[in-house]
Amino acid sequence: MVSRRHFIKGAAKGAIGLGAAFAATSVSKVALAGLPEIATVNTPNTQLPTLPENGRPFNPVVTLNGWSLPWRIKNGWKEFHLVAEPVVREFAPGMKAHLWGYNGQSPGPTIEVVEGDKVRIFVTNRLPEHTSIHWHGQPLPNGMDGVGGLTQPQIKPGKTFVYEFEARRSGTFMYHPHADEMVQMAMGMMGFWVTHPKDPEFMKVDRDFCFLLASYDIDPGSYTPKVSTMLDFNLWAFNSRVFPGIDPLVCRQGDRVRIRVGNLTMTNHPIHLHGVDFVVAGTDGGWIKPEARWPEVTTDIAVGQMRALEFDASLPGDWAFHCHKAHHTMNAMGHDVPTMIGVDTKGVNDKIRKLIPDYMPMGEDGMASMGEMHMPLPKNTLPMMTGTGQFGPIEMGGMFTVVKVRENQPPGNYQDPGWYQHPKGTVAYEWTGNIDEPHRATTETKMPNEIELKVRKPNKHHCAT
Ligand SMILES: [Cu+2]
Repeated sequence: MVSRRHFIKGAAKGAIGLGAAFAATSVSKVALAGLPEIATVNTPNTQLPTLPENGRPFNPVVTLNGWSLPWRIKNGWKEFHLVAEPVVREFAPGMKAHLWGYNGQSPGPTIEVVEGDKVRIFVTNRLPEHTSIHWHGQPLPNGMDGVGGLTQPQIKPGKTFVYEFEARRSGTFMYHPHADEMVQMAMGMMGFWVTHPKDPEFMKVDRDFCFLLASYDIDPGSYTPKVSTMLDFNLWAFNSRVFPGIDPLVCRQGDRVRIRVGNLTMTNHPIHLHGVDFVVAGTDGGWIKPEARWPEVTTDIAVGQMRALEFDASLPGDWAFHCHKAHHTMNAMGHDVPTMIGVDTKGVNDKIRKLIPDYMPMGEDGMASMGEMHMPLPKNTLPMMTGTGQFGPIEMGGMFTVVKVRENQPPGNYQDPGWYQHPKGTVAYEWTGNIDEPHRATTETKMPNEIELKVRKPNKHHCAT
């Protein structure tokens, strides 16, 4: 029941919030009498990792703009309670969506267990239609695999099912429905799962981040994703947040850092990190032996795949971390915006605006000006290109955030340190001396009947500062 919900206290404003108080959840008398108490959060802020209070020790992960589900131990089983239900998720300040998720948010909470744990998960369905949960990547008894119709009957609305299996292999996993799958995943039903190694020293890192890639098609001004969209999504998200709503990944210089990413969109994402090279240390199939890893700065993550990236945060700074598909680092955009670079639109725009008051063509010098423009937006949507850094507009959206590496970041502290203070003389600067005309080839070979294209060159430059 709603009244039994345990609301997390201490959700802080801004980036990485204060830790959540879970203690009451796992020992409550009410909970011990029946099902594990339902933990839920009502904030999209990143919750600090908390060390396990019972069960075997592990080094917890940080779920980007998310949290980990508390559990209780009962007769040697680690028990969790997931509730599939409609939720409201803020994508970034200014835009909320009506999604389906688990325990108050989409994605659902991260489930963290230890290799060898006997895990029991109660799944209560508060959706208007049936569902199931598939535990992606887990070796488990076939009847616990969660494929509706194939390995179990679907969980009808109002019903609770129990999944029981041993977490046999350490690594990176996820969970999602295997019932009306296209609709339920388009509505945001997904969550992360980490099985920690038995030995907490095995592949130990200083910071272990995780998130899922998700995509949505939500028309500007509306709240519910279009569930029949197959490829042409307009919001590309890390854990159902878009830039500038995604928290930074804060690191201390010298830290060994792991970032686990799972892809539950309908296309691949080349995930790119500036400033360091990383290795792919694990997939959803397991850990990769050190001698089989290779360095990359961009790794492609296909649909349904998971990757654990690892690197040493050796260089301090604000390092961009994003999908390299340029249209995935934009928010809800009009896909039919015509390219106007080099086209003289003087006079035309005013005439069109008389017919269509909101008409807004792409700039004749590019689109950068859109990052600064405060054009009127419909209610509940986000600018395509947005965010402001210390040097001006960042002109991004979607799958973009910043890995902040700082020399003085205390160990285990995730507080946003602000923008990087660059040492003197280390920032790209304007040349103010003379610029000679470039020497161009003088021999001109004209093709017969060559058509000369007249191109109007931009005569002004938008200044980014
Ligand atoms: Cu992408």
